[in-house]
Amino acid sequence: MESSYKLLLVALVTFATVRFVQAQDEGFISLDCGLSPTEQSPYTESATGLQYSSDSSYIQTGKIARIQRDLEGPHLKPQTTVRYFPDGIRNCYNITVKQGTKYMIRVRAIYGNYDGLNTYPRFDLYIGPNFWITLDTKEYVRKEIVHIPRSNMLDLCLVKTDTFTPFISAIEMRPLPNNSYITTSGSLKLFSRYYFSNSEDVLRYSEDVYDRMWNSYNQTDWKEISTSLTVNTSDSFRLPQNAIKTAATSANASEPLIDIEFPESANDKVYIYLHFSEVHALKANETREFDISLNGESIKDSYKPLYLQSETLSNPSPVICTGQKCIVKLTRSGKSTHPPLLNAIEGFAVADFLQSETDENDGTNLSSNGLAGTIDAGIQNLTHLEKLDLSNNSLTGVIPEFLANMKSLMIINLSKNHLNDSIPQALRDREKEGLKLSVDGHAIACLPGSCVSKKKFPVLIVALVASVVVVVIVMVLVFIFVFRKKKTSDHVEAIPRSVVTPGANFTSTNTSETSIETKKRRFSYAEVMQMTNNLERALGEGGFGVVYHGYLNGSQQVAVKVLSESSSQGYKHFKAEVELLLRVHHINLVNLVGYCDERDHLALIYEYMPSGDLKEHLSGKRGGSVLNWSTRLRIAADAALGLEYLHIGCQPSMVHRDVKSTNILLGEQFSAKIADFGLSRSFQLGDESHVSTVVAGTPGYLDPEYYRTGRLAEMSDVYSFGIVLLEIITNQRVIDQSREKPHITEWTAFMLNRGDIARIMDPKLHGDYNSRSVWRAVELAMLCTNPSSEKRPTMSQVVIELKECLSSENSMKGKNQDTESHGSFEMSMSFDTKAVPSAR
Ligand SMILES: *[C@@H]1O[C@H](CO)[C@@H](O)[C@H](O)[C@H]1NC(C)=O
Ligand SMILES: *[C@@H]1O[C@H](CO)[C@@H](O)[C@H](O)[C@H]1NC(C)=O
Ligand SMILES: *[C@@H]1O[C@H](CO)[C@@H](O)[C@H](O)[C@H]1NC(C)=O
Ligand SMILES: *[C@@H]1O[C@H](CO)[C@@H](O)[C@H](O)[C@H]1NC(C)=O
Ligand SMILES: *[C@@H]1O[C@H](CO)[C@@H](O)[C@H](O)[C@H]1NC(C)=O
Ligand SMILES: *[C@@H]1O[C@H](CO)[C@@H](O)[C@H](O)[C@H]1NC(C)=O
Ligand SMILES: *[C@@H]1O[C@H](CO)[C@@H](O)[C@H](O)[C@H]1NC(C)=O
Ligand SMILES: *[C@@H]1O[C@H](CO)[C@@H](O)[C@H](O)[C@H]1NC(C)=O
Ligand SMILES: *[C@@H]1O[C@H](CO)[C@@H](O)[C@H](O)[C@H]1NC(C)=O
Ligand SMILES: *[C@@H]1O[C@H](CO)[C@@H](O)[C@H](O)[C@H]1NC(C)=O
Ligand SMILES: *[C@H]1O[C@H](CO)[C@@H](O)[C@H](O)[C@H]1NC(C)=O
Repeated sequence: MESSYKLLLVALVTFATVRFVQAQDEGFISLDCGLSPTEQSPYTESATGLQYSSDSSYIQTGKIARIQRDLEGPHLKPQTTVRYFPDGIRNCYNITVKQGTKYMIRVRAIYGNYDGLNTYPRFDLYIGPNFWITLDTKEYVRKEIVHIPRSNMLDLCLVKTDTFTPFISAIEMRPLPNNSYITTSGSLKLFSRYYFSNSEDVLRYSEDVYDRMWNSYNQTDWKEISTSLTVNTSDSFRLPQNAIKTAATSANASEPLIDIEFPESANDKVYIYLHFSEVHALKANETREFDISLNGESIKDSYKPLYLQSETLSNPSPVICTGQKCIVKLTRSGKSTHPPLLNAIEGFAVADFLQSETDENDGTNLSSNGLAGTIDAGIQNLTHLEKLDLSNNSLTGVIPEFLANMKSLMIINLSKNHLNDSIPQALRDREKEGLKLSVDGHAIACLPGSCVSKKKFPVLIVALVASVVVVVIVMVLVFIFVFRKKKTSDHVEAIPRSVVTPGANFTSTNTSETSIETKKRRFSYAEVMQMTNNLERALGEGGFGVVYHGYLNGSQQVAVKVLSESSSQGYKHFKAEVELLLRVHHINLVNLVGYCDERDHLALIYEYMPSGDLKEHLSGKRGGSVLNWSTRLRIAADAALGLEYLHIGCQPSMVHRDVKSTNILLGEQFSAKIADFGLSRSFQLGDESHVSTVVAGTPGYLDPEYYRTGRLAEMSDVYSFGIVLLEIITNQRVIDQSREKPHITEWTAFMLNRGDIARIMDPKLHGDYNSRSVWRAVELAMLCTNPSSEKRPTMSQVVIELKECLSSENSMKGKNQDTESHGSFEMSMSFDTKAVPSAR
């Protein structure tokens, strides 16, 4: 009976120390994910002597955290911090590589209960549009692939597939020579790498010049043989000496066979690399000769390992392992005096990357092909298409909506065509899920007008066209500011007012964007001090810092937010975010005019809003006349327009996260602008205390669904906006423990179910409103604050509804208002007091 030695190679990981060496190999990319860029980056990792740096300049998204201290035990840097991605489906690192060079790409994920949830997340990794692997994390996961990038940029993407939050600890990229690890197709995913020895060392750089990580393996029924002499390893695989100097052989020299079994999933195409070197000096009458096969297919017959010379054998074409096993057999040949030996082994599965970059003829790359006419509907039959490059043709017509239904499609390039660049809403939605869409001019932040589908949002087009005009108006005003000598901002508010006034006429000029772009926006701290006269007059304290009054160029009034020191953690991120925010212009958003980013001093310079915030006006704290009902509706419509713009007019879109009445600022004619947008993203980095402030939002305004899902999306802003709308209508406090129903939504529903609208209205209005428009507004507010986000309207729908309210209110002006009041307009819905969130 044939007996055999089986080595069941399981994923075995040990944490052994490796020798310290100083040299840094050329072309290595070593990223310590989640390392704050301001803190010791780069640093020299002690085990390898390699330089690791923060990942912050390779990715703009994600947040950083540290693994639990007591779990740090065996994990040294770069494995003690993580970057995690609570927002978005797909988050990508953008890494500059050498095109055409073969790389070993290794990622590590060490959970370390960084989020306190004690649950190992599961998510997918992609290389560009191509699926690499599902990362089913445990305490320690390491994944590796040998891949040749086809361009100078490599996108490494973490993709959310479930409710788990993707995270990553380290990314390592090591160039390999072209003639190592050859595959006839695709890239190679590592599943096993062992050297056979009694030692317990993990071998790494610099013992391994390519920084492969080798674990040792031994088993009782084989014995280790070794040499103390140096093995010639100067072939392309360059095995570490300590991996090749020892070998496994049968403990019983009469045994004919070594069997090695890899557990591997069925239908994987597999390459096995076997590394050999004879370590014994055989006498003239001695031989060691054996046949090598993989799952019955011969790799080499009558093989004799070379003495002190390493040699690597592998199956020339991939083998599919049936029965979930790959079995390597080394069978002693008849004339051999010695049993087979094996020094080291590696196993890879082929990752077939189907995108066009590996196959230029698969019809997806139709770039520069002289195509004319409209985009052919036949494309939608290519259901597995992942990348569609139709750039640099003469295509005309509209961007077809069917592209959004092609679920595999991750990259679309339609730039340099004559297409109508209005983008269907369905495609915009896909963009939020990670689709990369390039259309001329579209990739620029907040291009008004590019985001609209006519069919779905007829009113929206008007709104966005209006904002184009408005941007122009703002630019004209900036000029006026620049050339004015006297400080005043009174007139600023008057012109844009027309945006939400129905029937207003707009005028525009041909002023180009470049003039505003070239304006100086970055200021030194000294300039900030001069601007604010040494922080003389504080206007108030907002999120992340104190706001001071100042003058820009001695004339333009500005509000300068000096960020508290703890905010400066995410320095690089801050800068990137601010650069983005500087490009956001909308008449209903408080304009960011500049910033200061000296390391210890971060400041944001905003347009000054002379009339304070909505809350002050409602509460009467500011004095003056009571805001009348139609003014309140206008303010609501303005604020809604600003939010709508953040949600769908900006690229990438933004969620405000802290919509509340104190964040709605008013101008002289009560035009409203949203303040503090875009910041919550920057400031979640690094500083835990801010994470909690931001996540907590403002009590009473925060979407209750957030507690269940942990996700803040556009619909969370809609909820908060609904609360503001209720404040505008009722002038009640959002949370008032002295009321029978403390939370404003509960209170409103409670009062409404008694059927009396007059009792919920702000008494300061003295009944001076049209009850039809009031009902519509109340109904809208209740829809916005629906506990279930799917039932809430989008901001675009909110805008439309508020404008209709406003025009109905205005058209009723002058008529007898009282004929309508008190219930002649039937309320069509009932409000469930139990469904609304309880007060916090
Ligand atoms: C990736 O980074 C390079 C340089 O850092 C930049 O030029 C390029 O635009 C980036 N690509 C993407 C898709 O962000
Ligand atoms: C590997 O191949 C690429 C492209 O074919 C080439 O640019 C590069 O020089 C080669 N590298 C080596 C080490 O041969
Ligand atoms: C290998 O085998 C030897 C002897 O049986 C044992 O002492 C040693 O711990 C083993 N090493 C590993 C890594 O299992
Ligand atoms: C080492 O091996 C390479 C082939 O892999 C060979 O070209 C070279 O001559 C060898 N060096 C020595 C010192 O034997
Ligand atoms: C060694 O293997 C041979 C052949 O399988 C067997 O007859 C013999 O008993 C084995 N010796 C020992 C010590 O196990
Ligand atoms: C090889 O030859 C030596 C003498 O040179 C002898 O002692 C030994 O037994 C031989 N080995 C074999 C396997 O025949
Ligand atoms: C666009 O196509 C034309 C010819 O059709 C070619 O000359 C030009 O280089 C292409 N441009 C780009 C950026 O590919
Ligand atoms: C898509 O494929 C179906 C059959 O596979 C074919 O009948 C149809 O004409 C194709 N559509 C287009 C637009 O080519
Ligand atoms: C889209 O195609 C154009 C022209 O071929 C090219 O310049 C641009 O870089 C491409 N954009 C992306 C994101 O691939
Ligand atoms: C682009 O398409 C939109 C919607 O179909 C249409 O309203 C607009 O007139 C088109 N623009 C041009 C320049 O054809
Ligand atoms: C596809 O695009 C690449 C650049 O991305 C270009 O080099 C290649 O020639 C294009 N192929 C065809 C068939 O036009």
